Amino acid sequence: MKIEQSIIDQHNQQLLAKHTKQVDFLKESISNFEEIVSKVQKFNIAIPSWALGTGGTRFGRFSGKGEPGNLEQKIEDVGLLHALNKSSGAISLHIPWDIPQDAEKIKALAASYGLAFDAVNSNTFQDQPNQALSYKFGSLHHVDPAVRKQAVEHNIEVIKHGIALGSKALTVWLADGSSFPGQLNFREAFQNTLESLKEIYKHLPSDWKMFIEYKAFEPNFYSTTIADWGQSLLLANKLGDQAYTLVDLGHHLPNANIEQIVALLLMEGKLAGFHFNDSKYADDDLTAGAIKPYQLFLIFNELVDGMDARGIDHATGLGWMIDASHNLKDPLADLLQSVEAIKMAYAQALLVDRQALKKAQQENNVVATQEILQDAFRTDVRALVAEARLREGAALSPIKLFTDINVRQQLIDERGESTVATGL
Ligand code: LRH
Ligand code: MN
Ligand code: MN
Repeated sequence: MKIEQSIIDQHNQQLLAKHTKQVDFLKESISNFEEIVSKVQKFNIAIPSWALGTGGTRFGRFSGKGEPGNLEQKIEDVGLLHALNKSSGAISLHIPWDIPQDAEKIKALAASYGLAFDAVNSNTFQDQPNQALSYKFGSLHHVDPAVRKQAVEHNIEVIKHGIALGSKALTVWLADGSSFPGQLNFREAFQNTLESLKEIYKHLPSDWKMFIEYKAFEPNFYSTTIADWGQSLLLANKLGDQAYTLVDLGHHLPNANIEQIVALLLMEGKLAGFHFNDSKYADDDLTAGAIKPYQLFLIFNELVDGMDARGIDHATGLGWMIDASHNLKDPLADLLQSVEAIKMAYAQALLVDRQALKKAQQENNVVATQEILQDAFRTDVRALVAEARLREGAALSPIKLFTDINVRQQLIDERGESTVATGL
């Protein structure tokens, strides 16, 4: 299905009077309202192909209905999101969960929805049917060079798919680690990983980036070979200028100061970008901003500050993506909520009075620094983000329109009830 522009315009017409009042009110207190709106307009967050179906846990999965059954339908889903919010203009593929059989056709289909291809993701954390060697004890860090070679070749294959689609980055996340003390020689595992990544890096086109994603634990429960940002940065530095550290918000030990990690990676010119989600306990993959919206704001506060200091374009300088799983909510509705939360955090970070903050920091005025940050965080920017959408031809309230026209029922009518999408 496609959402016609006339449906969006009709919806906007209904909400316009109330919206205009709210915008007028905001304009009175935000002197650089126009500048912020135009930045928010340009800001897009990519959608992962594996987040469009209902996720599960190791204890079970409660299926949704009308899920995309193939890559074409996943592109259609992201197209729907993008039509509603004009902020989800790219899709990120996980290979081999989503293999583009005919890249040209897939590219053309995506383009018909205004979508590009974000980073491609390799998968050496599961065994695939007909795979010669098992990844049970790891992939790029494996003690057996033959397993490492197989995993390296898979990554090279993924780069080839990405080139055909117009992607510009490879994201490598490894489940490699150990579940018991003594299982692994840490130094050898790290060296093997580095050597394997070097092989992959050689096949990276010159205008590509390699994103090295870290994760503290899971599926291994004692050690992970790329467990934190230090280990990822070590690898990225040894690999070269095209290698960067990717921050997935759910991949830290509890209470980690993620905003500080982000500030330093950005300072070093080694921040790849994000997998956005939220969590209470671990890698819960919940809707961005659902649990810790202040943390999300503080991360964007560092991002805006650091990107401006280095002259990095907000919209295109880093990789912005969601990495979430949807056990209870409709995946499409949940993704709309995540994108909204991310854009709100970004808009609030743009509101921070940087000059005043700098001055207060210089004076060690701790009361003032908190006031300045919280003044921005407590500003209701919903109408500002909606205004950015309106100017892009998207819906003033994507969630309301999604519900009002019953998008999911239309998808069920088209696809049936029992389709199951690959993914988390
Ligand atoms: C690992 C991870 C990684 C994978 C995705 C499916 O937890 O965040 O990015 O590719 O989940
Ligand atoms: Mn991730
Ligand atoms: Mn994860």
